[in-house]
Amino acid sequence: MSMFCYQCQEAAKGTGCEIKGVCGKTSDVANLQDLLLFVTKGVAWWSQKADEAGVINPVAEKYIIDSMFITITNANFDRNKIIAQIKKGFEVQDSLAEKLGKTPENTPECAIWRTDSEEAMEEKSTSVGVLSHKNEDIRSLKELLTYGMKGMAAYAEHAHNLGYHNAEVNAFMKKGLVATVDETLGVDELLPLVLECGKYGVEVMSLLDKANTESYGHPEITSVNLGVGKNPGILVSGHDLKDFEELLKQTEGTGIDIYTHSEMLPANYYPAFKKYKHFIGNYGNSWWAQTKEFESFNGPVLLTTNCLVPPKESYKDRVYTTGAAGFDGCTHIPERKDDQPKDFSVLIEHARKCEAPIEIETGEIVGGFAHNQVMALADKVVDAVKSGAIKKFVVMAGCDGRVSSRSYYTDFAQELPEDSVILTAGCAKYRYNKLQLGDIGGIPRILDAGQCNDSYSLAVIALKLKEVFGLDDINELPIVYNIAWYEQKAVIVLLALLSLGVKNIHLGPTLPAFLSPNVAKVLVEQFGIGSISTVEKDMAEMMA
Ligand code: SF4
Ligand code: SF3
Repeated sequence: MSMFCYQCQEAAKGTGCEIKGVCGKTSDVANLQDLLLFVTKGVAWWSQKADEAGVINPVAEKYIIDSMFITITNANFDRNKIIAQIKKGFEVQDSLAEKLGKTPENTPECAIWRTDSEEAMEEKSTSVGVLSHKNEDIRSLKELLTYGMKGMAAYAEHAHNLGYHNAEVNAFMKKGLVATVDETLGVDELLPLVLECGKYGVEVMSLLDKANTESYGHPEITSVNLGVGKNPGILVSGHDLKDFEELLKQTEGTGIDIYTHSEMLPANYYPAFKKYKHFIGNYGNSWWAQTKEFESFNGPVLLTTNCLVPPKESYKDRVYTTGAAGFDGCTHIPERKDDQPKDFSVLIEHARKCEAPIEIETGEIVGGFAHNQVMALADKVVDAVKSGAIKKFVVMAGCDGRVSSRSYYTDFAQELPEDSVILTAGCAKYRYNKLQLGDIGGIPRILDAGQCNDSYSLAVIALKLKEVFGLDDINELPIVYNIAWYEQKAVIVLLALLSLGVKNIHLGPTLPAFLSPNVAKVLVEQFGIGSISTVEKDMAEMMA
Protein backbone atom coordinates (compact mmCIF):
# COMPACT_ATOMS: atom_id res chain seq x y z
CA MET A 1 0.00 0.00 0.00
CA SER A 2 1.60 3.29 -1.07
CA MET A 3 -1.33 5.56 -0.10
CA PHE A 4 -4.81 5.32 1.35
CA CYS A 5 -7.76 7.46 0.39
CA TYR A 6 -11.47 6.61 0.54
CA GLN A 7 -13.04 10.05 0.52
CA CYS A 8 -15.03 9.76 -2.71
CA GLN A 9 -17.58 7.46 -4.27
CA GLU A 10 -15.09 6.08 -6.79
CA ALA A 11 -12.69 4.74 -4.15
CA ALA A 12 -11.01 1.64 -5.65
CA LYS A 13 -12.96 -1.60 -5.10
CA GLY A 14 -15.43 0.36 -3.00
CA THR A 15 -12.96 0.37 -0.12
CA GLY A 16 -10.12 2.81 -0.89
CA CYS A 17 -7.37 3.74 -3.33
CA GLU A 18 -4.10 2.15 -2.21
CA ILE A 19 -1.69 2.49 -5.13
CA LYS A 20 -2.96 5.41 -7.19
CA GLY A 21 -6.22 7.34 -7.08
CA VAL A 22 -8.96 6.33 -9.50
CA CYS A 23 -9.23 10.13 -9.84
CA GLY A 24 -5.65 10.20 -11.15
CA LYS A 25 -4.03 11.40 -7.93
CA THR A 26 -0.55 9.86 -7.63
CA SER A 27 0.44 8.30 -4.30
CA ASP A 28 2.94 11.04 -3.46
CA VAL A 29 0.32 13.75 -4.06
CA ALA A 30 -2.27 11.81 -2.04
CA ASN A 31 0.15 11.46 0.87
CA LEU A 32 1.24 15.09 0.68
CA GLN A 33 -2.45 16.07 0.80
CA ASP A 34 -2.68 14.04 4.01
CA LEU A 35 0.28 15.99 5.36
CA LEU A 36 -1.32 19.27 4.30
CA LEU A 37 -4.41 18.31 6.25
CA PHE A 38 -2.22 17.43 9.25
CA VAL A 39 -0.52 20.85 9.13
CA THR A 40 -3.92 22.53 8.66
CA LYS A 41 -5.10 20.87 11.87
CA GLY A 42 -2.10 22.47 13.56
CA VAL A 43 -3.11 25.86 12.15
CA ALA A 44 -6.66 25.29 13.44
CA TRP A 45 -5.26 24.45 16.87
CA TRP A 46 -3.15 27.64 17.04
CA SER A 47 -5.97 29.69 15.60
CA GLN A 48 -8.34 28.46 18.31
CA LYS A 49 -5.78 29.40 20.94
CA ALA A 50 -5.47 32.84 19.30
CA ASP A 51 -9.26 33.25 19.44
CA GLU A 52 -9.24 32.41 23.14
CA ALA A 53 -6.52 35.03 23.69
CA GLY A 54 -8.43 37.60 21.64
CA VAL A 55 -5.79 37.67 18.87
CA ILE A 56 -7.46 38.31 15.52
CA ASN A 57 -6.15 35.90 12.87
CA PRO A 58 -7.93 36.11 9.51
CA VAL A 59 -4.87 34.76 7.68
CA ALA A 60 -5.16 31.47 9.59
CA GLU A 61 -8.89 31.22 8.82
CA LYS A 62 -8.32 31.76 5.12
CA TYR A 63 -5.46 29.28 5.19
CA ILE A 64 -7.74 26.61 6.68
CA ILE A 65 -10.41 27.19 4.04
CA ASP A 66 -7.91 27.12 1.16
CA SER A 67 -6.06 24.04 2.37
CA MET A 68 -9.21 22.02 2.97
CA PHE A 69 -10.50 22.96 -0.49
CA ILE A 70 -7.20 21.96 -2.14
CA THR A 71 -7.59 18.42 -0.77
CA ILE A 72 -11.10 17.89 -2.13
CA THR A 73 -11.46 15.23 -4.84
CA ASN A 74 -10.36 16.33 -8.31
CA ALA A 75 -9.27 19.84 -7.35
CA ASN A 76 -5.51 19.91 -7.06
CA PHE A 77 -2.96 17.43 -8.40
CA ASP A 78 0.00 19.81 -8.26
CA ARG A 79 2.68 18.43 -5.94
CA ASN A 80 4.64 21.71 -5.83
CA LYS A 81 1.55 23.71 -4.91
CA ILE A 82 0.76 21.29 -2.08
CA ILE A 83 4.33 21.47 -0.75
CA ALA A 84 4.22 25.28 -0.93
CA GLN A 85 0.93 25.25 1.00
CA ILE A 86 2.44 22.97 3.68
CA LYS A 87 5.35 25.40 4.10
CA LYS A 88 2.93 28.30 4.28
CA GLY A 89 1.11 26.41 7.05
CA PHE A 90 4.33 26.31 9.09
CA GLU A 91 4.65 30.07 8.69
CA VAL A 92 1.05 30.66 9.75
CA GLN A 93 1.55 28.42 12.79
CA ASP A 94 4.85 30.13 13.70
CA SER A 95 3.40 33.59 13.48
CA LEU A 96 0.49 32.64 15.76
CA ALA A 97 2.82 30.87 18.19
CA GLU A 98 5.00 33.96 18.33
CA LYS A 99 2.06 36.21 19.07
CA LEU A 100 0.85 33.87 21.80
CA GLY A 101 4.24 33.44 23.48
CA LYS A 102 4.99 30.13 25.20
CA THR A 103 4.01 26.82 23.52
CA PRO A 104 1.58 25.04 25.90
CA GLU A 105 2.49 21.59 27.22
CA ASN A 106 -0.43 19.80 25.61
CA THR A 107 0.30 21.11 22.10
CA PRO A 108 -0.48 18.34 19.59
CA GLU A 109 2.17 17.13 17.18
CA CYS A 110 0.42 18.70 14.17
CA ALA A 111 1.00 22.12 15.73
CA ILE A 112 4.72 21.59 16.38
CA TRP A 113 6.06 19.40 13.59
CA ARG A 114 8.32 21.26 11.13
CA THR A 115 10.71 20.55 8.31
CA ASP A 116 12.22 22.26 5.27
CA SER A 117 13.06 19.05 3.54
CA GLU A 118 10.82 17.49 0.92
CA GLU A 119 12.16 14.03 1.80
CA ALA A 120 11.14 14.52 5.44
CA MET A 121 7.70 15.69 4.29
CA GLU A 122 7.30 12.60 2.15
CA GLU A 123 8.33 10.35 4.99
CA LYS A 124 6.00 12.00 7.47
CA SER A 125 3.13 12.07 4.98
CA THR A 126 2.79 8.29 5.02
CA SER A 127 2.03 8.20 8.75
CA VAL A 128 -0.55 10.98 9.20
CA GLY A 129 -3.36 9.87 6.87
CA VAL A 130 -6.71 8.17 7.37
CA LEU A 131 -5.22 4.95 8.74
CA SER A 132 -3.50 6.76 11.59
CA HIS A 133 -6.82 6.45 13.42
CA LYS A 134 -6.74 2.83 14.57
CA ASN A 135 -10.32 2.36 15.77
CA GLU A 136 -12.64 1.82 12.79
CA ASP A 137 -15.62 3.76 14.18
CA ILE A 138 -13.55 6.68 15.43
CA ARG A 139 -11.81 6.79 12.05
CA SER A 140 -15.14 6.72 10.27
CA LEU A 141 -16.61 9.57 12.32
CA LYS A 142 -13.47 11.70 12.14
CA GLU A 143 -13.27 11.25 8.37
CA LEU A 144 -17.01 11.91 7.91
CA LEU A 145 -16.54 15.12 9.89
CA THR A 146 -13.43 16.04 7.88
CA TYR A 147 -15.13 15.47 4.53
CA GLY A 148 -18.14 17.50 5.61
CA MET A 149 -15.76 20.33 6.52
CA LYS A 150 -13.95 20.05 3.18
CA GLY A 151 -17.26 20.68 1.43
CA MET A 152 -17.96 23.51 3.87
CA ALA A 153 -14.56 25.05 3.10
CA ALA A 154 -15.26 24.98 -0.63
CA TYR A 155 -18.48 26.95 -0.20
CA ALA A 156 -16.87 29.30 2.34
CA GLU A 157 -14.13 30.05 -0.18
CA HIS A 158 -16.57 31.09 -2.93
CA ALA A 159 -18.41 33.31 -0.44
CA HIS A 160 -15.09 34.76 0.74
CA ASN A 161 -14.18 35.67 -2.84
CA LEU A 162 -17.34 37.79 -2.94
CA GLY A 163 -16.54 39.41 0.40
CA TYR A 164 -18.91 37.33 2.56
CA HIS A 165 -17.83 35.60 5.77
CA ASN A 166 -19.45 33.78 8.64
CA ALA A 167 -17.40 33.76 11.83
CA GLU A 168 -19.38 30.85 13.28
CA VAL A 169 -18.66 28.67 10.27
CA ASN A 170 -14.94 29.45 10.56
CA ALA A 171 -15.03 28.74 14.30
CA PHE A 172 -16.74 25.41 13.69
CA MET A 173 -14.10 24.36 11.16
CA LYS A 174 -11.41 24.97 13.75
CA LYS A 175 -13.35 23.10 16.41
CA GLY A 176 -13.94 20.18 14.06
CA LEU A 177 -10.33 19.98 12.90
CA VAL A 178 -9.01 20.13 16.45
CA ALA A 179 -11.45 17.36 17.41
CA THR A 180 -9.90 15.09 14.80
CA VAL A 181 -6.56 15.19 16.65
CA ASP A 182 -8.09 14.79 20.09
CA GLU A 183 -7.42 11.18 21.08
CA THR A 184 -9.73 11.43 24.10
CA LEU A 185 -12.90 11.78 22.04
CA GLY A 186 -15.06 8.71 21.55
CA VAL A 187 -18.12 7.92 19.44
CA ASP A 188 -20.41 9.70 21.90
CA GLU A 189 -18.54 12.98 21.44
CA LEU A 190 -17.84 12.67 17.72
CA LEU A 191 -21.34 11.81 16.55
CA PRO A 192 -22.88 15.07 17.82
CA LEU A 193 -20.01 16.95 16.14
CA VAL A 194 -20.83 15.33 12.82
CA LEU A 195 -24.45 16.43 13.18
CA GLU A 196 -23.35 19.92 14.24
CA CYS A 197 -21.29 20.01 11.05
CA GLY A 198 -24.58 19.72 9.13
CA LYS A 199 -25.95 22.75 10.96
CA TYR A 200 -22.99 24.81 9.78
CA GLY A 201 -23.43 23.27 6.37
CA VAL A 202 -26.81 25.00 6.19
CA GLU A 203 -25.16 28.21 7.40
CA VAL A 204 -22.42 28.15 4.79
CA MET A 205 -24.79 27.36 1.93
CA SER A 206 -27.05 30.16 3.08
CA LEU A 207 -24.01 32.48 3.16
CA LEU A 208 -23.03 31.54 -0.37
CA ASP A 209 -26.60 31.92 -1.58
CA LYS A 210 -26.60 35.43 -0.12
CA ALA A 211 -23.20 36.20 -1.63
CA ASN A 212 -24.20 34.96 -5.09
CA THR A 213 -27.66 36.53 -5.22
CA GLU A 214 -26.65 39.88 -3.72
CA SER A 215 -23.74 40.07 -6.17
CA TYR A 216 -25.40 38.78 -9.32
CA GLY A 217 -29.18 38.84 -8.73
CA HIS A 218 -31.55 35.93 -8.18
CA PRO A 219 -31.36 33.11 -10.73
CA GLU A 220 -34.33 33.25 -13.09
CA ILE A 221 -35.93 30.86 -15.55
CA THR A 222 -33.58 30.69 -18.51
CA SER A 223 -33.33 28.79 -21.77
CA VAL A 224 -29.66 27.97 -22.12
CA ASN A 225 -28.17 27.63 -25.59
CA LEU A 226 -26.31 24.36 -26.17
CA GLY A 227 -24.93 25.25 -29.59
CA VAL A 228 -21.85 27.24 -30.54
CA GLY A 229 -20.97 30.52 -32.24
CA LYS A 230 -18.36 31.24 -34.88
CA ASN A 231 -15.76 32.95 -32.67
CA PRO A 232 -13.02 31.29 -30.67
CA GLY A 233 -14.15 30.65 -27.14
CA ILE A 234 -13.06 30.16 -23.55
CA LEU A 235 -14.78 27.39 -21.61
CA VAL A 236 -15.23 27.87 -17.86
CA SER A 237 -15.77 24.99 -15.45
CA GLY A 238 -15.98 24.65 -11.68
CA HIS A 239 -18.08 26.67 -9.27
CA ASP A 240 -16.57 30.12 -8.70
CA LEU A 241 -18.82 32.94 -9.92
CA LYS A 242 -16.36 35.72 -9.11
CA ASP A 243 -13.81 34.22 -11.50
CA PHE A 244 -16.56 33.89 -14.08
CA GLU A 245 -17.59 37.53 -13.74
CA GLU A 246 -14.02 38.81 -14.06
CA LEU A 247 -13.38 36.73 -17.15
CA LEU A 248 -16.64 37.94 -18.74
CA LYS A 249 -15.62 41.55 -18.15
CA GLN A 250 -12.10 41.07 -19.49
CA THR A 251 -13.28 39.34 -22.68
CA GLU A 252 -16.01 41.85 -23.54
CA GLY A 253 -15.37 43.35 -26.98
CA THR A 254 -12.40 41.07 -27.71
CA GLY A 255 -14.19 38.82 -30.20
CA ILE A 256 -13.81 35.86 -27.85
CA ASP A 257 -16.92 34.03 -26.69
CA ILE A 258 -17.52 32.54 -23.25
CA TYR A 259 -19.17 29.18 -22.52
CA THR A 260 -19.88 27.26 -19.33
CA HIS A 261 -19.11 23.60 -18.68
CA SER A 262 -20.48 21.17 -16.06
CA GLU A 263 -21.13 22.91 -12.70
CA MET A 264 -20.71 26.37 -14.24
CA LEU A 265 -23.94 25.87 -16.25
CA PRO A 266 -26.03 27.72 -13.60
CA ALA A 267 -24.06 30.92 -14.31
CA ASN A 268 -26.43 31.18 -17.27
CA TYR A 269 -29.34 31.76 -14.86
CA TYR A 270 -27.96 34.93 -13.21
CA PRO A 271 -29.23 38.30 -14.48
CA ALA A 272 -25.81 39.95 -14.05
CA PHE A 273 -24.20 37.55 -16.51
CA LYS A 274 -27.00 37.38 -19.08
CA LYS A 275 -26.33 40.92 -20.21
CA TYR A 276 -23.02 39.92 -21.82
CA LYS A 277 -23.63 39.26 -25.51
CA HIS A 278 -20.48 37.16 -25.86
CA PHE A 279 -21.73 34.73 -23.18
CA ILE A 280 -23.01 32.12 -25.60
CA GLY A 281 -24.29 29.27 -23.41
CA ASN A 282 -23.26 25.87 -22.09
CA TYR A 283 -20.92 23.48 -23.89
CA GLY A 284 -21.03 19.80 -23.06
CA ASN A 285 -22.03 17.85 -20.02
CA SER A 286 -20.83 16.58 -16.71
CA TRP A 287 -17.24 16.95 -15.44
CA TRP A 288 -16.12 13.47 -16.44
CA ALA A 289 -17.02 14.09 -20.09
CA GLN A 290 -14.26 16.74 -20.21
CA THR A 291 -11.68 14.42 -21.75
CA LYS A 292 -13.75 14.44 -24.94
CA GLU A 293 -15.40 17.83 -24.67
CA PHE A 294 -12.30 19.90 -23.87
CA GLU A 295 -10.75 18.32 -26.94
CA SER A 296 -13.54 19.38 -29.30
CA PHE A 297 -13.91 22.80 -27.71
CA ASN A 298 -10.66 23.88 -29.38
CA GLY A 299 -10.07 26.89 -27.11
CA PRO A 300 -8.66 27.39 -23.62
CA VAL A 301 -10.49 26.01 -20.60
CA LEU A 302 -10.50 27.60 -17.15
CA LEU A 303 -10.97 25.32 -14.16
CA THR A 304 -12.05 27.50 -11.25
CA THR A 305 -12.44 24.50 -8.88
CA ASN A 306 -13.00 20.76 -9.07
CA CYS A 307 -13.74 18.57 -10.96
CA LEU A 308 -10.58 18.31 -13.02
CA VAL A 309 -9.66 15.08 -14.79
CA PRO A 310 -5.91 14.75 -15.46
CA PRO A 311 -5.76 16.33 -18.93
CA LYS A 312 -4.67 14.48 -22.04
CA GLU A 313 -1.49 15.74 -23.70
CA SER A 314 -3.55 16.68 -26.77
CA TYR A 315 -5.25 19.57 -24.93
CA LYS A 316 -3.25 19.96 -21.71
CA ASP A 317 -1.64 23.21 -22.91
CA ARG A 318 -5.16 24.71 -23.16
CA VAL A 319 -6.08 23.90 -19.55
CA TYR A 320 -5.70 26.75 -17.05
CA THR A 321 -6.39 26.49 -13.34
CA THR A 322 -7.09 29.07 -10.67
CA GLY A 323 -8.09 29.17 -7.00
CA ALA A 324 -7.99 25.75 -5.33
CA ALA A 325 -7.56 23.92 -8.63
CA GLY A 326 -4.13 22.95 -9.91
CA PHE A 327 -2.34 20.51 -12.14
CA ASP A 328 1.36 20.09 -12.69
CA GLY A 329 2.24 21.61 -16.08
CA CYS A 330 -0.98 23.62 -16.50
CA THR A 331 -0.78 27.41 -16.20
CA HIS A 332 -2.22 28.67 -12.91
CA ILE A 333 -3.84 32.11 -12.82
CA PRO A 334 -2.65 33.78 -9.60
CA GLU A 335 -4.85 35.09 -6.82
CA ARG A 336 -6.22 38.65 -6.62
CA LYS A 337 -3.93 41.18 -5.01
CA ASP A 338 -4.81 44.53 -3.47
CA ASP A 339 -8.47 44.11 -4.48
CA GLN A 340 -7.52 43.97 -8.16
CA PRO A 341 -9.24 41.38 -10.39
CA LYS A 342 -7.37 38.27 -11.51
CA ASP A 343 -5.49 38.77 -14.75
CA PHE A 344 -6.87 36.44 -17.43
CA SER A 345 -4.95 38.05 -20.33
CA VAL A 346 -2.87 34.92 -20.97
CA LEU A 347 -6.06 32.91 -21.61
CA ILE A 348 -7.46 35.63 -23.80
CA GLU A 349 -4.29 35.76 -25.90
CA HIS A 350 -4.36 31.97 -26.15
CA ALA A 351 -7.99 31.98 -27.29
CA ARG A 352 -7.21 34.41 -30.12
CA LYS A 353 -5.05 31.75 -31.75
CA CYS A 354 -7.68 29.00 -31.50
CA GLU A 355 -10.42 27.73 -33.77
CA ALA A 356 -14.07 28.15 -32.78
CA PRO A 357 -15.53 25.20 -30.84
CA ILE A 358 -16.86 22.18 -32.74
CA GLU A 359 -20.60 21.94 -32.24
CA ILE A 360 -21.51 18.79 -30.27
CA GLU A 361 -25.11 19.64 -29.40
CA THR A 362 -27.83 22.01 -30.48
CA GLY A 363 -31.02 23.28 -28.86
CA GLU A 364 -31.66 24.58 -25.38
CA ILE A 365 -32.24 23.42 -21.83
CA VAL A 366 -34.24 25.27 -19.22
CA GLY A 367 -33.04 26.00 -15.68
CA GLY A 368 -32.95 28.70 -13.04
CA PHE A 369 -35.41 27.34 -10.48
CA ALA A 370 -33.66 28.52 -7.34
CA HIS A 371 -35.77 29.45 -4.31
CA ASN A 372 -36.66 33.00 -5.33
CA GLN A 373 -37.91 31.93 -8.76
CA VAL A 374 -39.85 28.96 -7.39
CA MET A 375 -41.43 31.22 -4.75
CA ALA A 376 -42.57 33.51 -7.55
CA LEU A 377 -44.43 30.49 -8.95
CA ALA A 378 -45.58 29.33 -5.50
CA ASP A 379 -49.30 29.77 -6.14
CA LYS A 380 -49.09 27.69 -9.29
CA VAL A 381 -47.07 24.98 -7.54
CA VAL A 382 -49.35 24.86 -4.49
CA ASP A 383 -52.45 24.67 -6.70
CA ALA A 384 -50.91 21.83 -8.68
CA VAL A 385 -50.23 19.93 -5.46
CA LYS A 386 -53.71 20.62 -4.06
CA SER A 387 -55.43 19.55 -7.28
CA GLY A 388 -53.35 16.38 -7.41
CA ALA A 389 -51.69 17.37 -10.69
CA ILE A 390 -48.36 17.07 -8.85
CA LYS A 391 -48.26 14.07 -6.54
CA LYS A 392 -44.57 13.92 -5.68
CA PHE A 393 -41.43 15.99 -5.76
CA VAL A 394 -38.28 13.93 -6.12
CA VAL A 395 -35.05 15.56 -5.00
CA MET A 396 -32.32 14.14 -7.24
CA ALA A 397 -29.54 16.56 -6.36
CA GLY A 398 -25.83 15.90 -5.85
CA CYS A 399 -22.93 14.78 -7.97
CA ASP A 400 -22.39 12.86 -11.15
CA GLY A 401 -19.56 10.40 -11.68
CA ARG A 402 -18.02 8.05 -14.19
CA VAL A 403 -19.31 4.68 -13.09
CA SER A 404 -21.73 3.05 -15.49
CA SER A 405 -24.15 2.13 -12.70
CA ARG A 406 -25.12 5.82 -12.61
CA SER A 407 -27.34 5.11 -15.62
CA TYR A 408 -29.73 4.15 -12.78
CA TYR A 409 -30.46 7.88 -12.37
CA THR A 410 -31.32 8.34 -16.05
CA ASP A 411 -33.63 5.33 -15.90
CA PHE A 412 -35.15 6.45 -12.62
CA ALA A 413 -35.93 9.93 -14.01
CA GLN A 414 -37.40 8.43 -17.14
CA GLU A 415 -39.57 5.94 -15.25
CA LEU A 416 -41.01 8.48 -12.81
CA PRO A 417 -44.79 8.86 -13.04
CA GLU A 418 -45.94 11.86 -15.06
CA ASP A 419 -47.40 13.53 -11.98
CA SER A 420 -43.97 13.87 -10.35
CA VAL A 421 -41.46 16.69 -10.54
CA ILE A 422 -37.67 16.38 -10.15
CA LEU A 423 -35.94 19.02 -8.01
CA THR A 424 -32.25 19.05 -8.81
CA ALA A 425 -28.98 20.88 -8.13
CA GLY A 426 -25.35 19.93 -8.72
CA CYS A 427 -23.85 18.01 -11.60
CA ALA A 428 -26.05 14.97 -10.86
CA LYS A 429 -28.53 16.64 -13.22
CA TYR A 430 -26.55 15.72 -16.31
CA ARG A 431 -27.88 12.18 -16.03
CA TYR A 432 -31.38 13.40 -16.98
CA ASN A 433 -31.48 17.13 -17.70
CA LYS A 434 -31.68 16.61 -21.44
CA LEU A 435 -34.57 14.13 -21.29
CA GLN A 436 -37.86 15.40 -22.66
CA LEU A 437 -40.01 14.92 -19.56
CA GLY A 438 -42.49 17.67 -20.41
CA ASP A 439 -44.34 19.85 -17.92
CA ILE A 440 -47.30 19.82 -15.56
CA GLY A 441 -49.56 22.77 -16.31
CA GLY A 442 -46.56 24.84 -17.40
CA ILE A 443 -44.30 23.70 -14.55
CA PRO A 444 -41.34 21.80 -16.09
CA ARG A 445 -40.88 18.30 -14.67
CA ILE A 446 -37.18 18.99 -14.06
CA LEU A 447 -36.55 22.06 -11.94
CA ASP A 448 -32.84 22.85 -11.79
CA ALA A 449 -31.95 25.15 -8.90
CA GLY A 450 -28.26 25.43 -9.85
CA GLN A 451 -24.93 24.21 -8.51
CA CYS A 452 -24.53 21.66 -5.70
CA ASN A 453 -24.48 24.47 -3.11
CA ASP A 454 -27.89 25.52 -4.45
CA SER A 455 -29.25 22.38 -2.79
CA TYR A 456 -29.82 25.06 -0.17
CA SER A 457 -32.56 26.37 -2.47
CA LEU A 458 -34.25 22.99 -2.44
CA ALA A 459 -34.23 23.04 1.37
CA VAL A 460 -35.69 26.57 1.39
CA ILE A 461 -38.43 25.45 -1.02
CA ALA A 462 -39.24 22.43 1.16
CA LEU A 463 -39.42 24.58 4.31
CA LYS A 464 -41.68 27.06 2.52
CA LEU A 465 -44.02 24.30 1.33
CA LYS A 466 -44.14 22.92 4.87
CA GLU A 467 -45.26 26.35 6.03
CA VAL A 468 -47.82 26.80 3.25
CA PHE A 469 -49.38 23.39 3.91
CA GLY A 470 -49.32 23.99 7.69
CA LEU A 471 -47.32 20.84 8.43
CA ASP A 472 -45.34 20.15 11.61
CA ASP A 473 -42.70 17.99 10.05
CA ILE A 474 -40.75 18.44 6.80
CA ASN A 475 -41.10 14.68 6.25
CA GLU A 476 -44.89 14.99 5.86
CA LEU A 477 -44.39 16.78 2.54
CA PRO A 478 -44.84 14.83 -0.70
CA ILE A 479 -41.05 15.00 -1.24
CA VAL A 480 -38.70 12.04 -1.52
CA TYR A 481 -34.91 12.17 -1.75
CA ASN A 482 -32.85 10.10 -4.16
CA ILE A 483 -29.44 11.72 -3.95
CA ALA A 484 -26.27 10.88 -5.84
CA TRP A 485 -22.89 11.64 -4.32
CA TYR A 486 -19.32 11.65 -5.53
CA GLU A 487 -17.12 14.08 -3.62
CA GLN A 488 -17.07 15.92 -0.31
CA LYS A 489 -19.44 18.76 -1.20
CA ALA A 490 -22.17 16.15 -1.39
CA VAL A 491 -21.16 15.11 2.13
CA ILE A 492 -21.87 18.58 3.52
CA VAL A 493 -25.12 18.76 1.53
CA LEU A 494 -26.18 15.43 3.05
CA LEU A 495 -25.25 16.47 6.60
CA ALA A 496 -27.10 19.77 6.06
CA LEU A 497 -30.27 17.93 5.03
CA LEU A 498 -30.00 15.68 8.09
CA SER A 499 -29.63 18.70 10.33
CA LEU A 500 -32.86 20.10 8.85
CA GLY A 501 -34.61 16.93 9.94
CA VAL A 502 -34.95 15.29 6.51
CA LYS A 503 -35.37 11.53 6.86
CA ASN A 504 -35.25 8.48 4.57
CA ILE A 505 -32.75 9.83 2.06
CA HIS A 506 -31.66 7.30 -0.53
CA LEU A 507 -27.96 7.73 -1.23
CA GLY A 508 -26.18 6.22 -4.20
CA PRO A 509 -24.86 4.80 -6.35
CA THR A 510 -23.05 3.21 -3.37
CA LEU A 511 -22.80 4.14 0.29
CA PRO A 512 -19.51 5.83 1.29
CA ALA A 513 -16.57 3.51 1.96
CA PHE A 514 -15.71 5.68 4.95
CA LEU A 515 -18.84 4.67 6.85
CA SER A 516 -17.95 1.83 9.20
CA PRO A 517 -20.75 -0.73 9.71
CA ASN A 518 -21.54 0.78 13.12
CA VAL A 519 -21.64 4.38 11.85
CA ALA A 520 -23.77 3.31 8.88
CA LYS A 521 -26.12 1.58 11.33
CA VAL A 522 -26.55 4.78 13.32
CA LEU A 523 -27.37 6.73 10.17
CA VAL A 524 -29.91 4.10 9.14
CA GLU A 525 -31.53 3.94 12.57
CA GLN A 526 -31.60 7.66 13.33
CA PHE A 527 -32.23 9.05 9.86
CA GLY A 528 -33.51 6.18 7.75
CA ILE A 529 -30.67 6.65 5.23
CA GLY A 530 -30.77 3.91 2.64
CA SER A 531 -28.86 2.83 -0.41
CA ILE A 532 -30.37 2.34 -3.85
CA SER A 533 -31.30 -0.98 -5.40
CA THR A 534 -33.16 -1.34 -8.69
CA VAL A 535 -35.22 1.36 -10.35
CA GLU A 536 -38.40 -0.76 -10.02
CA LYS A 537 -37.92 -1.50 -6.34
CA ASP A 538 -36.91 2.04 -5.37
CA MET A 539 -39.67 3.56 -7.48
CA ALA A 540 -42.28 1.39 -5.78
CA GLU A 541 -40.96 2.36 -2.35
CA MET A 542 -40.53 6.08 -3.01
CA MET A 543 -43.79 6.59 -4.87
CA ALA A 544 -45.85 4.66 -2.30
FE1 SF4 B 1 -9.50 7.40 -4.69
FE2 SF4 B 1 -11.49 9.17 -4.59
FE3 SF4 B 1 -9.39 9.43 -2.99
FE4 SF4 B 1 -9.17 9.91 -5.63
S1 SF4 B 1 -10.38 11.07 -4.12
S2 SF4 B 1 -7.73 8.77 -4.37
S3 SF4 B 1 -10.56 8.31 -6.44
S4 SF4 B 1 -10.90 7.78 -2.98
FE1 SF3 C 1 -20.01 17.85 -9.49
FE2 SF3 C 1 -17.43 17.58 -9.23
FE3 SF3 C 1 -19.88 17.09 -7.01
FE4 SF3 C 1 -20.75 20.66 -7.41
S1 SF3 C 1 -18.41 19.07 -10.39
S2 SF3 C 1 -21.22 18.64 -7.73
S3 SF3 C 1 -18.89 16.14 -8.64
